[in-house]
Amino acid sequence: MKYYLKEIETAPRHELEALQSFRLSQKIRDVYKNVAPYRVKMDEAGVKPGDIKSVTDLHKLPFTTKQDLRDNYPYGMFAVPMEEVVRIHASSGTTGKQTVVGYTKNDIELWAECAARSLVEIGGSREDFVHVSYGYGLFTGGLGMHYGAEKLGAVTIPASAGNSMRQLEMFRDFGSSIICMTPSYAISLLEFAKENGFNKSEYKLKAGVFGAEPWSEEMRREIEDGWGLKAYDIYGLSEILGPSVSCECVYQCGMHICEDHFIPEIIDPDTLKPLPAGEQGELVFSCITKEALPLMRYRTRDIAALAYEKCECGRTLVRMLKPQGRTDDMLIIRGVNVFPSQIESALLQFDNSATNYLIVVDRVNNYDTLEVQIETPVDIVGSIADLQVYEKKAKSVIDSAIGVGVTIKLKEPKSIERSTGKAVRVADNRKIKNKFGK
Ligand code: DLL
Repeated sequence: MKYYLKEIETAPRHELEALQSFRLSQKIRDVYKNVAPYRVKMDEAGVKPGDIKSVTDLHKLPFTTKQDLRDNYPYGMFAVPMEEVVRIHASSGTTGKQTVVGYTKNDIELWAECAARSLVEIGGSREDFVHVSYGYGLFTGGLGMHYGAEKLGAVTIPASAGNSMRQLEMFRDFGSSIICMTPSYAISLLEFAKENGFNKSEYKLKAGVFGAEPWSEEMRREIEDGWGLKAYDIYGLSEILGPSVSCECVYQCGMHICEDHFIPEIIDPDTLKPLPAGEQGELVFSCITKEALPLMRYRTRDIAALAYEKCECGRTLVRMLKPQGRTDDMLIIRGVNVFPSQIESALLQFDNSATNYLIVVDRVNNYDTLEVQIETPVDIVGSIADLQVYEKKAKSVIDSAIGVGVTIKLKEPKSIERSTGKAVRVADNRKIKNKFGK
């Protein structure tokens, strides 16, 4: 098994925790001294840097949220003077101002190292041709994987997203072996490839790192079979780093978190109390090495669970299981909690080609309605009887997966918008908040 940093990646837990404790106690001094809004929060909570001596003290610290970044827009949460900042990224949410994040030279270096580590985890090496089709720009996907691939010494292809024909040509002519893009883009590119006579044997594709949005195991199978490669999940968020906060290894059983840089916790989003290992809840990260934006106990809103058992790859770094969704995209339909990922999973189990769908939620006469729009499979377009059977079956698998009755609307083939970045899967027209206030 190949590792990027074997000593860290396979360290016994007590050694890793000792390193985390040391780094945390140092970093919290920095943060208290240099980040005024966080100092105020710590003072209000009655916690001093000296109270944080080890990872077991983490729970004493106040949380940070996206709202803190918005309130201190653009640079108010930075822990270093702007002269030390060499890069800015930003992510635009659906509401409010962009979330602005910054990196020092050392931060860029540590990010590149985490991304290189991810590429090694999925079996990559300097022999590879890493084709980056995440968007380049303020989004962290493109430049994040780009620096990682270069750090590894691989041939880096900064393709960015868009222009399907050119992407395919480059895959083939440049000998791309590892591709990096959102899973929804991998699916829409695959659809295009199949229509244009894609022949696997002309390509050297062996693996892909797909992330930036939730995707199901069914979608993984679709991508693996269609492209003829191994599809790995990679996770990250701009506020913490960008891609490579965690990444799967070749065993595909959860994403190893770069715990030497980011300490994860799982909390109950209602009570805000830490949950025992293995339970599902909201993922929280504390940055213990970053310089420009070392957020402490940052609430990601992502719902996941942590698995501490040793992985077959030999890494001891904790694995986060596939995020099930976000506290802010959980839908409450007639009182029942529904995650879009449950609908995707049920739908694709029934029809693995139904990868383009849209969930439309509305409220009619105080009654929540849930409609799933699916593109009609081309082979049944002309047959009313087949369409009826299809619709009925889709409804029954989704109804029983989520426990709420849905309406199925079959749309023309190719009528649902394709994405080159993160796909938009839900249109909630009710404009009401869920129980997490989102
Ligand atoms: O999406 C960073 C990234 C780029 C990750 C490329 C992986 C690959 P943001 O735009 O700030 O950053 O969005 C972060 O995306 O809180 C999750 O809700 C979601 N997300 C990211 N990766 C995954 C994943 C990038 N593998 C938000 N599975 C996060 C599920 C993911 N959700």
